[in-house]
Amino acid sequence: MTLAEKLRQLIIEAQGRAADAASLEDVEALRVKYLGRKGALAELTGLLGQIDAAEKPEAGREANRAKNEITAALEARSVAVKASGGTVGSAAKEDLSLPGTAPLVGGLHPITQVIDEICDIFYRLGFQIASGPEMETDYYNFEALNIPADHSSRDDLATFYIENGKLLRSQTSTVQTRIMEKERPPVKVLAPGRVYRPDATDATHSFMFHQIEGLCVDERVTFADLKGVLLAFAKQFFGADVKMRFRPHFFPFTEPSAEVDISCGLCKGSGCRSCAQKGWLEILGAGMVHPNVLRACKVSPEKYSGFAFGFGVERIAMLKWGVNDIRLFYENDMRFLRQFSA
Ligand code: 2U9
Repeated sequence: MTLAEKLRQLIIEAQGRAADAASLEDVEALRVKYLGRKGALAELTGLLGQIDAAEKPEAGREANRAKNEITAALEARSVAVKASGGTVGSAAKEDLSLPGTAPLVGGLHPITQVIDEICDIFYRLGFQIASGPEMETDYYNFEALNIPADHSSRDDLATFYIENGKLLRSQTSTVQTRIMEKERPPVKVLAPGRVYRPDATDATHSFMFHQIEGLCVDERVTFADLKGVLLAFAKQFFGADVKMRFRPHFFPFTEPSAEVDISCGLCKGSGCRSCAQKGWLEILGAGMVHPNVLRACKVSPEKYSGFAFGFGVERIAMLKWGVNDIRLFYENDMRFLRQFSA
């Protein structure tokens, strides 16, 4: 490296250090380091006498330029430091006794919390967790689930139809059907996700809500297995002293079918306002998978049987926390959501 090049490098280094100087003391220390009698510039100019005559004019010019540029950089910095009250960006300016700014810590949405908690319980009971498309075909949403062509849920007023014969799924059973098509029994699968229904919005209805549906298919699966699994879930989710009852019901995809209630946690079954004096709260629907559904998934109803169940996540969340309006979950009002941050 020639002397001229060393001088050019010194200018760049000194300018960088000058820009970082936080106080007048720092600026002065740099002046001594670069421009002082025994400083870096003096050291390099001292070499002028030892280099080739041909290099001398350029090195001389760079030595002059170094003196001017480094002086200017230190001068500019000392002006900036004085303008900001003697120091810039140094710890001495900070008043550590002032209250700090609390960082905004996010949290999981209450619906996500309920989904996670329920998935966790069923995962430990041996269920795999699966998801699938929200835009579906008529086949997976209705036909494979034994829902007849004239069923009211296929009406324009009950399902969102979109172009190309597609629709927005109105239940997550579509996911289990897809899994059962691909995998052979034993199948134990839980499908959480969004579903869509063109319901008028009110305190208990929304055009979009979350469902969790479960399916278990194997040899010799019985209604007793269904009761055992659902009771194990309810005890973990709602508490060990919860009671459960099954009321006969009808679903096209299960036979026999039932609606399932748990004892009201507030009045312990004696009747109160929260359970409309019934002592019981409906939490889910369930049943034994209809043979037609098994056949649609190429599973032999002679060899295999299964149970299925489904619940609305918002309903469970409302029961868990005493929320009285489903719309609160979708409005992103921090006064509401903050109450669920762990
Ligand atoms: C397959 C076969 C059958 C899933 C089931 C229910 C009963 C049920 C509703 C409760 C409230 C949904 O959110 S809600 O509107 N669900 O009552 N769902 S049995 O049955 C299946 C699933 C997959 C292949």
